[in-house]
Amino acid sequence: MPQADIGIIGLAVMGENLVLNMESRGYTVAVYNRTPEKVDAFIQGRAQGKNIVGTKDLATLVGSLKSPRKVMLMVKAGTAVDEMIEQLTPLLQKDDIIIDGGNSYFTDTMKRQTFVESKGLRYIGTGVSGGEEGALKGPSIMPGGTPSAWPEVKELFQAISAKVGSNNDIPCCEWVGPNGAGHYVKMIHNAIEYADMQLIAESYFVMRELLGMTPQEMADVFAEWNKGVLDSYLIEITSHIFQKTDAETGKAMIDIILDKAGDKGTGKWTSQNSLNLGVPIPSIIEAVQARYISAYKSERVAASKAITSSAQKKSYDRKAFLQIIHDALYASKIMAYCQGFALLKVASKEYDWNLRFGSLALLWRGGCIIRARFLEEIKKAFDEAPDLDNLMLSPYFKDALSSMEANWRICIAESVLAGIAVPCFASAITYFDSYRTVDGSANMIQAQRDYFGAHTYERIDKSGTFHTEWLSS
Ligand code: NBP
Repeated sequence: MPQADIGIIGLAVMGENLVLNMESRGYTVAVYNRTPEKVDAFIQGRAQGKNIVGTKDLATLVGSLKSPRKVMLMVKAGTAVDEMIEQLTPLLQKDDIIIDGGNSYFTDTMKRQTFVESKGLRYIGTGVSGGEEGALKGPSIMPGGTPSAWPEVKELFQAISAKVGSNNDIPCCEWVGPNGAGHYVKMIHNAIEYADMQLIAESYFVMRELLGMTPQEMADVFAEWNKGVLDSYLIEITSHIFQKTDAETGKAMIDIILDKAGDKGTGKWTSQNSLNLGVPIPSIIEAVQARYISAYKSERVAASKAITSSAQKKSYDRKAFLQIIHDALYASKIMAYCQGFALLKVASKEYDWNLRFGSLALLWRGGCIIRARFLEEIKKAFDEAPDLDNLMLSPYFKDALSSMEANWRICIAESVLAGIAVPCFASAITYFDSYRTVDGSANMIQAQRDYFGAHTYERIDKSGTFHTEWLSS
């Protein structure tokens, strides 16, 4: 049997495509899948004639690998990963490496690394982004774990990752940090993706409801926007989505799809983690909540009949209002990144990861779902000020926000007046306004807390904690 460079476990869409990607870069890959028929189907199908070795049991898979052995799991996140680790550890030898390439929760990765290392092995938990096409052609890869494992996989991972730069030679794959750092960064990527998608959905909603635009007209707008500062994968696919026609009805596909959004949990994980760490990420949380409220379809339909609203739609100059929506989208998108990076900053300290924020932005320039032109600017912002508290303070984003601000406000105000729900837009501008407010309203919260619970407060004129007997005269 040939000595394979790596073993992959899990031949669903991601696993198969990653295997083909690795093989296409000159690596020999051994594969295993719990259901053995899938190994046969793969070997006789897409893997035929390639340097791919099918195996039907884990001992054979492990036996076919070069030392130190590298086994990568591409199985469903959760207990499947634990089961595979349990079965693999007795078969591996000192310094061999188990890699989890699924969407595992970062604290699970931390626990698994501790367990795997207790067996004398090494562990990598890596984010892999880009869906099935990315896995095949070049994903963004965000590895973290046992530091000494990185040099062992670096060449392979960087070879299969997406490339960017004028010579297309900068890999979208770099070591992120120890233990759960890779999976954490992938989780934040997904959370920003939630906000980005919701903001695009709200832009579409405003175009449809306020401007009465057709899918084809909106396709043209998004295609045009993709040539400017909004240039990104999600804007590009949005333009394509508007052009697709339903084969059965001949109608635009977007008009056929029910407005109930699903989710796989990474937005929820990020929201929960932000609450645990006390970091405000309102636009990301709103994007998750917007999916939840979308699922209340029958209640929404009933409420639309039961509740009459005084909201009124006006007529707008379409060209001018499209610029207004554009600016609202761009400014709100910046807020989503400000929040994502603010959370990364606190998490890096909390978990002792020493994350390099600019380098993370570069990982997302290609291959992944949030790939976008303006990630370069995020890199530059952190290069100029590595300890930047919030991205909105960097000169580039400060200028961008100030030029968009007026239109951003108009878009949200007009949508609210017209009764069009734009939760992510609204939370983004509220974050912007809250973050730059000197004297806010929390003094009232503190007064109330002290009134009913003697929770104490701080004063503006001297240090210390104070309590007032509110009912005494
Ligand atoms: P799925 O997440 O659908 O998982 C299917 C694979 O897991 C199959 O190979 C299946 O084997 C295996 N599996 C299951 Br289910 N339970 C198992 C168990 N107890 N023991 C061993 N194997 C088990 O596959 P996917 O969509 O290719 O995703 C793989 C990973 O990559 C996931 O963690 C996912 O979240 C992540 N990811 C997916 C995408 C995407 O776009 N799909 C993008 C980025 C990351 P079987 O054939 O025997 O059932």
